[in-house]
Amino acid sequence: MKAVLNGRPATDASTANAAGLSPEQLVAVYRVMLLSRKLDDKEIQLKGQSQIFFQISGAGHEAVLVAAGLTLRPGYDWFFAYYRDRALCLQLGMTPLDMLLAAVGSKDDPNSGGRQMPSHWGHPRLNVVSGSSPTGTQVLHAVGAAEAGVIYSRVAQIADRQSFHHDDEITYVSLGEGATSEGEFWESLNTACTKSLPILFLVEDNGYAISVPVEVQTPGGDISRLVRSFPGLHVDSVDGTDFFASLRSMREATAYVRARRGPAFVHAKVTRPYSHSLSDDEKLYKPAAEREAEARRDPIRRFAEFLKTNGIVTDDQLAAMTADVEREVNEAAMTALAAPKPAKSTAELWVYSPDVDPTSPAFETPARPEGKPETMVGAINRTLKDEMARDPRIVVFGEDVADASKKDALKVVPGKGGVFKLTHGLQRLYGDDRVFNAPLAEANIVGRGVGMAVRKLKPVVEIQFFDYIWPAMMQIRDEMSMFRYRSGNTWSCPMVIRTPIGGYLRGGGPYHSQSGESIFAHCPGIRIAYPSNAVDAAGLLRTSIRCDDPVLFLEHKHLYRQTYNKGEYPGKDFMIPFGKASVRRDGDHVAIVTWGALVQRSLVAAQQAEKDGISVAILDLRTIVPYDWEAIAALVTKTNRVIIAHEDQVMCGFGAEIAARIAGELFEHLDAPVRRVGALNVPVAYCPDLEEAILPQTADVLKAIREIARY
Ligand SMILES: Cc1ncc(C[n+]2csc(CCOP(=O)(O)OP(=O)(O)O)c2C)c(N)n1
Repeated sequence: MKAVLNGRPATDASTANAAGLSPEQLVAVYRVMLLSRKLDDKEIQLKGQSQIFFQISGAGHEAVLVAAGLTLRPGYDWFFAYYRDRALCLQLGMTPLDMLLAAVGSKDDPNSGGRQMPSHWGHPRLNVVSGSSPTGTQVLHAVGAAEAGVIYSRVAQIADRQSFHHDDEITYVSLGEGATSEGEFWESLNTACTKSLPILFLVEDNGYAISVPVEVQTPGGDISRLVRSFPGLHVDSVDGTDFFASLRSMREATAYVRARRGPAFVHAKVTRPYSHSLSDDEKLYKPAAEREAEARRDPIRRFAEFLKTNGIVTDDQLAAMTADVEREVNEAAMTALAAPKPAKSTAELWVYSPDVDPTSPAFETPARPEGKPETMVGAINRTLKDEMARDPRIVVFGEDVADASKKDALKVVPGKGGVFKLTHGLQRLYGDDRVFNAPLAEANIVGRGVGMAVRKLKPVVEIQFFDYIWPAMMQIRDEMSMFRYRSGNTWSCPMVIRTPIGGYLRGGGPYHSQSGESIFAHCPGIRIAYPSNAVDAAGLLRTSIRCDDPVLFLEHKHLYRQTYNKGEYPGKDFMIPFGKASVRRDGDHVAIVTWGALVQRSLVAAQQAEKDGISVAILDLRTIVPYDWEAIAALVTKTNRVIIAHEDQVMCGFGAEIAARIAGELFEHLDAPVRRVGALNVPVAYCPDLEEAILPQTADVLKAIREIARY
C-alpha cells in the first residue's frame, strides 16, 4: 500500500528503479539531505550560543539540490551557487568541516578564510566559485564563465586551452524566485539565449523573498511561465521537494545543455521551514495553515517515508543513520570551534594580488618610440592591438566596440570600432570570438567580464560613457573589487574596464560630462589609471592589462584628440608602473597636484604665473589608486604651498583625500592653506556658458596660484 503525503502518493520503488539508483545510492541520497539539515540545526544552535555570527539555512531545498549535485560534475562543471545550496555543495564534495569553518570565521575556512558570511560557497577544487551576498549578481558571472568555456573551445591560439575547459562542461547557477526580479537576471537570460550558452539556471522557489510572496515579485507568480518565450531555452517546472521528479528534471536539463542545444532553466518549487534567516520570523507574515502545508511537503520527511514504505530502510536503520549524521556534525563542529581565527594583523591582506605588483620596477620598461606622433585614441588603439597579439586570452567587448556584428556586413564596410573609435579594427584582426558587441546593459558587460576573468581570460571591456557606468556599480563595487578579498585570495577577477570620462565638450551636458573617480577610489580592490597624454595612456593601459588586479582605466574624452598631448607610440612593451606620478613642470613657490584634463590647464596657468614671478611645479598623478604620495610629499616639502586641481566637483572629489593627508602628515611644511580647485557642486550643464562656469578653468587655477603665493 502506498503512503499518502500532502494528498499525493509517495514515490514507489518502480520510480526509483526507473531513476536507475540502487538501494545503497538511495540511502546515500537521504544521508546527504539529512546531513545538510543537521548542519543547519547545528549552526542554529551555535548561533544561539554566540559561537557563530550568522546563519542562513538550506532547509526545504535539499531534494532538488542533491538531484543537481548527482547530475553535475564537481571540478569539471562550474558552479555559482546560491546561499541555500548547502545540500548541493555537500553532494559535490564539500565536507561539514568546510562549512562549519566558515560559520566560525576561521582562517582555515576554504570558502573565504573568515572574510565572508557562511553559506557563501567557494571551493576551487570543485569549481564552486566564491559567492557574494547581492541576490542577483552571480547569474552574470555564470554567463561569463559559460562564455569563457566557449571561447577556450574556439580560440586555438590559447596554447594551454585544453586545461581550462571541457567540450561538454556546464555552468550551473542558482537563485531564489525573489532574485529573478533583479535586472541582472533578465540580462543574463538575454545573453545565455542570444549566445546559446551551456548554462543551467536553477530557480529555487520557496514562495517568499524574506516576507515578500512570489506573486508580488512575479506577474502571475510563476517565473517559468514568463521565460518560456526565450528562444532555445529549455524550461521545466518541478516539485523540488520530490527527489525523483527533481532528478528527472535535472537529467533532462543537463542532457540538453551537454548536447550544446542551448541553455536550460529549471524552476523548482521548494519550502523554507526555518524562516528566511535567524533574523526573520516567518510567523509574522505566513499563516499557520500555510506553514503546516509546507511541513507536509518537507523533502526529508518525504524521502524518509519513501525509503520506509518501499522497504529500503527500517525505522531502526533510519534512527541509526540520524545518530551517525549527528555524530559527524558534532565532531566537525568541535574541530571548527577549536580552529584558529585569522590574526587581526591579516585584515589588510588580499585586497590586491600578492603575486604581481604593478607598482614595481618590473612595470617600468623603456619607451621605444615608433613613427609619427599619435593622439590618445591612436595610442590606445595600438596598445590594444599589440596586447591582443601578445596574449590570446584577451577579449574585448562592450557596446558598439566591434567593427560590425553582421559577418556579411564586415566584408563591405569600414567598421565602427566604438563610438570614439578606440577599438576600431580589433574585430577584423582578432575575430568575433575575441571582439564582440554586448547588449545595451552595463551590468551585463562587467558581470560577464567577472565570470570570464574568474576562468582566467583577460577581459578588457568598454563602458561607453562614464556617465552610464552606474548600472554596473553593483558588479564593480560588490563583485569585481571584492572577489579576491572575500575569497581569501582563492578567486580573483583581474580585468580592465575602459571608459571615457569628463567634460569640456561644449555641449556634453549632464550625461556626457561626468567625473567621479573618487567614487571608485572608495572601493578597495580596484586600481584606477587616469592618463593625461597619449604616451602615458599607452604605458598605463599595458600595465592595466598585464597586472593581476581589476583596473578602471579612465580616458578623458576631451583629451582623446588634442594636439598638445600627442606622442610617438612608445612600442609594444612600454609600461608605466602604477603609483608613479610625473613631474610635468618643476617650480619653487607653489605645487599643483593634478590629473586628467586639469594637467594642461595647470600648465597654461603656470606659464602665466611665471610672468608674475611665481614658479609653479606640476605633478600629474597618472594613477589615482594607488597615488604617488612620495612625489606629493617631496613637492610640498619643497614649495610649502600646494593646490590640488581636478575636474570633478570639489565636494568629495579625490582632492579631499589628498588635502586631508597633506594636512595630517605635512602640516609643519605648509606656509599656506591647502587649496582645492574643481567643479562647482552641480551637474555639468549643456549650455557652453554654464559649462564654463561649472568646470574649473585655467583662470581658476591661476587665481588659486596667486592667492596661495601671497602667504
Ligand atoms: C541586491 C540585494 N538586495 C537585497 C538583499 C537582502 N536580501 C537578502 S536575501 C533576500 C531575499 C531573497 O529572496 P529569494 O531570492 O527568493 O531567495 P530565498 O532567500 O527566498 O531563498 C533579500 C531581499 C540582498 N542580499 N541583495
